[in-house]
Amino acid sequence: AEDVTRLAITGMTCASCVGRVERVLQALPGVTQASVNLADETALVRHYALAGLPERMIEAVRAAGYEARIAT
Ligand code: 9UX
Repeated sequence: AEDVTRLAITGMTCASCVGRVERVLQALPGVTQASVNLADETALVRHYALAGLPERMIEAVRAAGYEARIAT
């Protein structure tokens, strides 16, 4: 099944940050689409319902140099 996870991400200040975050999210197995909204500081990620995938998203964003958490 397909899920949508919304992440709150801080530390992005330019359009290159947006592209970098979208790229690392889309590189994760199970992610089908990732779209960052710089003004909102959020990412909307469409993905398969794999165990642990949202936590891997957070780790990938942090490894790229930004802070992330699951948005409510
Ligand atoms: Mo732009 Mo973002 O010069 O880490 S890529 S601020």
